[in-house]
Amino acid sequence: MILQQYKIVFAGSMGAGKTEAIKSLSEIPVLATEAFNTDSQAHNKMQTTVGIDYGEITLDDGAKIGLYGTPGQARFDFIWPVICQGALGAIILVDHNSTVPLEELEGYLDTFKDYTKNISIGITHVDENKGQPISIYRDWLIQNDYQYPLFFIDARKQEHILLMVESLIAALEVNLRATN
Ligand SMILES: Nc1nc2c(ncn2[C@@H]2O[C@H](COP(=O)(O)OP(=O)(O)O)[C@@H](O)[C@H]2O)c(=O)[nH]1
Ligand SMILES: [Mg+2]
Repeated sequence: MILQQYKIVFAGSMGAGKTEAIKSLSEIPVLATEAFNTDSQAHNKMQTTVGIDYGEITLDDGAKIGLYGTPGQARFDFIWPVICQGALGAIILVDHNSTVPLEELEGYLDTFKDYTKNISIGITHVDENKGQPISIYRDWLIQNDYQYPLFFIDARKQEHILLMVESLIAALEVNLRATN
């Protein structure tokens, strides 16, 4: 299961919708796998295991893709490079209800852009927070000269998540063609 050839990683803070997104899309019941901390030097006090959501989807062309949800807490950040190794890309989910959504976006982007070039951003819980303008994200991306695709989604809606996954794969194909 953990050896799925293709994988996409879902990142984001607690409550952003990672588990829900993977559940929306997965053809198999979503599993919480256990990852053990092997970096005892950096984390020798951490005896606990961390849960990683795992689901699977088969694309129209038959390619099976593993969907991985990474724990949001920064204290588990040692797991991110491991999960991202060989990933097709990462989907960063940001909860629009957060009091500091741009800081969260910046934090996850800073971390994940070291692991993969193919990143899409999904802003969730937009339906719950109509007070805060959604233009802040586009403005922030432009200010920072970032070109990442930006989506406003509901993680409970399969078609929203599928669109993000398909766009991530399309971007990968464009990049592959550009370099070949
Ligand atoms: N209203 C609303 N609820 C959402 C949205 N996305 C996720 N949720 C809900 O928010 C809660 C937290 O989502 P979850 O996937 O557990 O977050 P995780 O901590 O990132 O795995 C769940 O009850 C989801 O159904 C959204 O866009 N709108
Ligand atoms: Mg979760």
